[in-house]
Amino acid sequence: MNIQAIREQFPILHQEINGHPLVYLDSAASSQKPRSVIDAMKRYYELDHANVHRGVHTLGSRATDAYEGAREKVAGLLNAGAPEQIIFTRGTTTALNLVASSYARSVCKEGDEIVITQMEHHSNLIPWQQAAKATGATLKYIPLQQDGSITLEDVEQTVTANTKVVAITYVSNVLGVVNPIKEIAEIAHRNGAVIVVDGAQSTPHMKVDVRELDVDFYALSGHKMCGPTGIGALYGKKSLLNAMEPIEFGGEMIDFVDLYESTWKEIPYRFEGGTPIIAGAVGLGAAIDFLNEVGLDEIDKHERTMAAYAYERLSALEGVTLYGPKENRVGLVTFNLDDVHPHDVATVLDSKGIAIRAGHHCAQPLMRWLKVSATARASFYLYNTEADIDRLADALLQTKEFFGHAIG
Ligand code: 7TS
Repeated sequence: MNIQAIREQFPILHQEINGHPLVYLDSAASSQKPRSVIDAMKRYYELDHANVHRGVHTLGSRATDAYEGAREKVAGLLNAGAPEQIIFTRGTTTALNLVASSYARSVCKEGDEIVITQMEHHSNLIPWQQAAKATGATLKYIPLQQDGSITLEDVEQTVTANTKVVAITYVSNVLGVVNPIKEIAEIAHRNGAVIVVDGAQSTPHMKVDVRELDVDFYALSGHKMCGPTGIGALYGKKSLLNAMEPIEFGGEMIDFVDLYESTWKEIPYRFEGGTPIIAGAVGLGAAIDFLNEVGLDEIDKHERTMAAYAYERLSALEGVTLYGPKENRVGLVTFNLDDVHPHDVATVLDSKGIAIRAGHHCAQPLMRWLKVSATARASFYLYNTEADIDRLADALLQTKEFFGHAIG
């Protein structure tokens, strides 16, 4: 992987922030976009835009081809089997809400269980809380080990014959840990439950094969994987999607509408009411082409190298606490600096041109488990280098000295 050549393709990276060359270490919140994605969306609007699935005119069919072509690309990326198993959504949040609101509410009843973990992003936690409340099902948590990981023994203990849904993230946006999804899917299925996977942090960084993993539902966000904001997808097994009711009603999703009753189109269209996110899908398709060209295995390898290097550099700094397991992690490090609030850390780093995230990372229950109110987080992607991590480590040392002197 030629990182310099990759960096050249990301216009945003080549600027100074507060008088310093930008070091972007916040890709877990949202990744930057290569020129090919920006150009694909521009080209679409300049040459091909019209509404989809309706016009008989040429632009209408070009736009429809572009939109459906993007669906095929997502299906290919995930090895989904058939494009109709991909529903375009606004992102991971919307995709998970669709499963929780449609599937879970129709299958769960009092006495049933929905199993999640305490490392979930709010997007894979609150929809299940709500589904449990609405159906009378019990929400159960797979316990976390001291380093934040989970064990298959604990999954076996938590999932029972009453479990209807196991919803879990593939990769934690705070701990960086990669969960053993294939094995968890096997346990869920053995107990008659479905598995719903939050793929927001895995899809950008590693090869994902939903059929090999044998997951029932899988959610992703385009903006974290070099694509635009406002587009994501839900993969589902055909039999499950076919049996699910839509949760949004209106144009495009209907078959026949009468005064008091209506029927729905086949999948995926019944879940895509209204004018869809056409330009977003085009951008996501271009992002998938870009990632495939670089190679997801290469990206995965690069990020694991970055994460290991960052872990090593930061753990050598006195007063830095790192969270999450040392091994089996993707490209992010979550940390705190003794006696300095993470927001102050992020502010000082920003003054040096380094963008990181500070806060609860939409994972308040996990923050409570870590016994902190917030953390700092540096996250890496295919355009980051060891030099970026050196800049981070040097800036952290200066931050520590600055606050040390300020406090002293
Ligand atoms: N699940 C995980 C694991 C995530 O990291 C995020 C976003 C989401 C779901 C929600 O994705 P969305 O595209 O629907 O918003 N995570 C982050 C983050 O870590 N910092 O900002 C957003």
